[in-house]
Amino acid sequence: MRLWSPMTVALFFLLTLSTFSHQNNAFVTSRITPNRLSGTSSYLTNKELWYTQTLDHFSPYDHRRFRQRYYEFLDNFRLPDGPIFLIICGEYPCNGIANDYISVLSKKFGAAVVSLEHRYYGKSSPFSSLRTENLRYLSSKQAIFDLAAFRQHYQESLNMKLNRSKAENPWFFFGVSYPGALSAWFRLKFPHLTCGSLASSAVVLAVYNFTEFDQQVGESAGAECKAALQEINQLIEQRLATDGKAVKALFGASELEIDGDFFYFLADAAVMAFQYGNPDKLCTPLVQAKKTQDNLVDAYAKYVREYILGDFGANVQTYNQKQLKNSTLSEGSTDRLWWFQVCTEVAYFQVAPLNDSIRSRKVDTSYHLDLCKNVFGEGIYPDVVATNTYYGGTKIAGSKIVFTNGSQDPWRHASKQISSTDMPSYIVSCHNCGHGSDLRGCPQSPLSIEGNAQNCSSPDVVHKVRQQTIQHIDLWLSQCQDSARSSM
Ligand SMILES: *[C@@H]1O[C@H](CO)[C@@H](O)[C@H](O)[C@H]1NC(C)=O
Ligand SMILES: *[C@@H]1O[C@H](CO)[C@@H](O)[C@H](O)[C@H]1NC(C)=O
Ligand SMILES: *[C@@H]1O[C@H](CO)[C@@H](O)[C@H](O)[C@H]1NC(C)=O
Ligand SMILES: *[C@@H]1O[C@H](CO)[C@@H](O)[C@H](O)[C@H]1NC(C)=O
Ligand SMILES: *[C@@H]1O[C@H](CO)[C@@H](O)[C@H](O)[C@H]1NC(C)=O
Ligand SMILES: CC(=O)N[C@H]1CO[C@H](CO)[C@@H](O)[C@@H]1O
Repeated sequence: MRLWSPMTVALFFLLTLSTFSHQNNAFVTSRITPNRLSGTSSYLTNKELWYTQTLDHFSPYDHRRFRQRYYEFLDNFRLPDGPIFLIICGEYPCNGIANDYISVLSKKFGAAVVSLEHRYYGKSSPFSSLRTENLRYLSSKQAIFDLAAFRQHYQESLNMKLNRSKAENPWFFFGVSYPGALSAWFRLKFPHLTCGSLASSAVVLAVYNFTEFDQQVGESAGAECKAALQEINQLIEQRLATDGKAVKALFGASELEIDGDFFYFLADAAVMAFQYGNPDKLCTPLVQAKKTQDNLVDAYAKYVREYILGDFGANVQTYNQKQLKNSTLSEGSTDRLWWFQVCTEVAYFQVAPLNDSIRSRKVDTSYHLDLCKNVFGEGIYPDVVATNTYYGGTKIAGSKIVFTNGSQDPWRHASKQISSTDMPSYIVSCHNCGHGSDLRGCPQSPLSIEGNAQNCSSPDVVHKVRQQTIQHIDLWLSQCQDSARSSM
């Protein structure tokens, strides 16, 4: 086993120039690496800082450490007592602090903003080879301890800079999607280290057969578009049986030799429209083609090639199991890493429902289990029962956590459903409200600077949820400050 070496740093530096630099750090719990960020205003900062992190938080004997990347943005910080907002990064290279709605919040609260890259992703990999045995320290549980250790270190460094000891700024944690779940889980496990958490589109429930996912795609699409998608899927299934090569080529996906990978790719291409707030890009041409009796498969292929593989910036390799098996650390490793978390902890297998599905029935439980086995070897299996026992799933016994969901987002069914006084939950409902709309506005990708909500089909709905969130943050930060004062 090799830990971080200067050589890998150099390798990564080269990669950075060509590939990492244009990646959005949007939240992707599906498999698509999101599209480009344009211009410098997309980030509050992308100046890299490093923290030396413990590799295994659960072993008293293992003292190995690795370098973990982080960022800080102090322009709005009200010294010395202002709050510190920690933005959790997730299953993607974390290339900076995105200029989304949190930037507005940091101005409002006079907050410092810090953000830690998730272990293994981007430049924070402990190993240069990602073979399965080296992935054993990749888990949400380790990630939460990373956050705790980093948070303590950052507070101590700040105190040192300010020439004071034992002072505590009020912290607040933020995350969207899987990092949204981490945000909720962090507050659950370390309530003394954050005054509260925002868990946006947080997938806190590990789900084995996630049939609601496909069902929500149908609901978000609406009857006409859904029927068109179902018809397209049937036509493609027929054509695949006779002329597989040609139909894969039509979608720019010739490299996907395993039919299941191809069907998963086709399904995900539709998902992206709803998850990221661009439903009309998909449905307008399909419904039109249906009306004019144009070739539906061609219309879908055009959308996939021009929008999904073009503007949106998805990559077919992401769906290729051959690629996923590659354990050399590279930009493409993101997909392998996330699949490892899927195949060990959280599943979220996006299987076709038995009735009325949009995606091919070939995308079933076996497809996912076979993938886990093929990519990682025997014995890799998602223990969702253990995960939900550890965190509580939707019955999480936390407090001071705000949950938010976007109405069109297929992921919302793995989020917390019922609001309570201690853990309020809001839904942002509009035609193009998707994954993380409360922080990202509409569409959710590409990034709208400062999470501008003017292009949401109902901006007021987003504003209202934001006002409610602000009230919770305000209250919980002040309660934290009160208790800090009374314990002095
Ligand atoms: C730090 O605080 C100590 C004790 O209050 C003081 O003596 C010292 O001058 C301070 N140092 C700086 C750099 O402000
Ligand atoms: C998931 O679906 C498969 C296939 O329909 C079924 O065999 C299995 O029992 C289901 N598992 C759970 C936990 O629902
Ligand atoms: C694995 O990925 C690395 C880095 O992208 C590449 O150089 C190598 O050729 C790949 N190996 C295989 C077997 O595809
Ligand atoms: C299957 O789906 C159709 C269309 O949504 C619905 O009308 C029917 O009741 C469903 N059947 C079952 C058994 O759920
Ligand atoms: C809103 O949409 C219009 C028209 O597509 C576009 O020009 C504008 O840049 C968008 N505004 C934001 C904040 O995304
Ligand atoms: C508070 C709230 O409306 N939460 C919603 C989050 O998403 C789930 C799943 O769709 C809904 O059932 C909840 O109503």
